[in-house]
Amino acid sequence: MTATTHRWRTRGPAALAGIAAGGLTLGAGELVAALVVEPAAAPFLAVGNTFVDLTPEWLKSFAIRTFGENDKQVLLAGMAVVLLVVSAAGGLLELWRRWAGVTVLAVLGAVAVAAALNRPAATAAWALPTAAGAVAGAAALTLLAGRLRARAADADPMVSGESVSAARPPRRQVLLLTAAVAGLAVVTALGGRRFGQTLAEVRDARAALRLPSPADPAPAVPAGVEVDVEGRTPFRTPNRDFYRVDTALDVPKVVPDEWRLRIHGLVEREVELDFDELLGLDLVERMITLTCVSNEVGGELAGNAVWLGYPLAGLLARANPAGDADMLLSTSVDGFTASTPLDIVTDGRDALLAIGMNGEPLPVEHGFPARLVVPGLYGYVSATKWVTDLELTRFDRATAYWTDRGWAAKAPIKTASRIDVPGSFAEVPAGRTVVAGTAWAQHRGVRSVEVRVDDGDWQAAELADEASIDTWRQWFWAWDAEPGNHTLRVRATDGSGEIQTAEQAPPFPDGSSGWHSVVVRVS
Ligand SMILES: Nc1nc2c(c(=O)[nH]1)N[C@H]1C(S)=C(S)[C@@H](COP(=O)(O)O)O[C@H]1N2
Ligand SMILES: [Mo]
Repeated sequence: MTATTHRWRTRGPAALAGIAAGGLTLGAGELVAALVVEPAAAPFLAVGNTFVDLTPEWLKSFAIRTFGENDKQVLLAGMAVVLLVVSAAGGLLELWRRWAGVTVLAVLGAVAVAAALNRPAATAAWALPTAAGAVAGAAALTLLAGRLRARAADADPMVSGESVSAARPPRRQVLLLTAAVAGLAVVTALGGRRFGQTLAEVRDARAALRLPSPADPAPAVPAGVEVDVEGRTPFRTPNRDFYRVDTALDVPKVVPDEWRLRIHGLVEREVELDFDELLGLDLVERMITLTCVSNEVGGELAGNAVWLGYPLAGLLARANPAGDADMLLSTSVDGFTASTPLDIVTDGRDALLAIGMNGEPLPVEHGFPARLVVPGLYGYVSATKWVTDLELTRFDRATAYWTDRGWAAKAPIKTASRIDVPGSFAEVPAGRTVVAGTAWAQHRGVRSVEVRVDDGDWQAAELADEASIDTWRQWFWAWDAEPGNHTLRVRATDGSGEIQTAEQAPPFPDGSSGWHSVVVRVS
């Protein structure tokens, strides 16, 4: 056997030992988090969530553009790969010199502890899972690497010879021990997952929930809200197709039995509400179109659903907000916050504390068991999912999750219109062809939509029926298409008579603007 292969006969196992020890750190961390703190305090998620919070704007936009709604999976997979490589390196370092690998593990642990302690919901106890995990991991690493060092000492000049005289355990024995550590890592991780509030339990609670019928049902939707064109966007978005945007790497798991809403701050009296009380109130049902501020011109981060909930204004009235309060600061169980202008919540629009979406309890990903929905405002300043806390405060005193990151404090939805058919770079035969799409200007309504071919005149499109000023509106335009390449452009006018601006703006800091266009080839 050459010296090189001999060396790798020790280094391979050392890398594996590092990975097993790293895994044990995470697994034990999961278990301790689930048993004595909270699942979100586990090292892997704490680091991931902190990473999301610290992600600079350009990287976040890049991730959403590139990976879409899979951005979270990509981040978790990326973290796993980095941890795998660093743990393997830790194993090699520990083989090279006692404590070197343990130091790597300690540094990683310190980072994870800092991340956990900085979570919005954290208490001092959140340091515990990582600390316990790191102790277990370090013990495993010391044990495994110690054995390997003893084996390698006389074969590899790179390894310091402190234990040359120690008994040389067979390689197989070390590999078996490594496998045992890896097994323990898996068992503790799975155990942690089992003891925590599992997604399965939340799904069961959701399935068991019977929503009351609304005291005030949604007005009937006119028959003509949807254009009769192949490829149109469905007027009502099914829950499974509804866009999802949030900062939560691991969907928050809240069962109705444990849900409480606290209303406090600049109020005459604090109010607390549990889920049974909420179910007993006179609920209303309204169709409202939500839009994300990150939606690009022509993008798909908008959806229209029927929401069942209780009017926020009525709820806040119970607490009797002070006259100087101008912000409703809502907080989610996972620490996300949104700042909503109080005058908008109380101006008579259907701002809701919602528990139902399209006739079902809220899907877990969309805020089960309760969230806010406010017509006319982008989601990041209004639509807090898994909401548990409403504080009456002031814009000169408080800020929220995205406003801390430079996004606008007040963010009404900008008038937008989108060409859904034909698609970008579609080929259509010459002659009559139908152009169709969607437009929205929530709480102002869409008064008209116009389409332009190349640099021609703006042509009035036909509008589908309007369900309400809080929903999007479909439109179509019959085009006599002439051969060649053409650019189709669309713009809408809102209910106040204001034409959608041509000025192009990116989503940051208060929503994209500009006219959507598609290029089509007519043959
Ligand atoms: N708890 C929580 N609520 C949240 C968010 C979040 O990150 N966390 N994101 C907001 C944003 S930016 C949007 S656009 C809407 C999206 O709601 P949806 O995922 O149900 O479509 O949720 C809002 N509510
Ligand atoms: Mo958003």
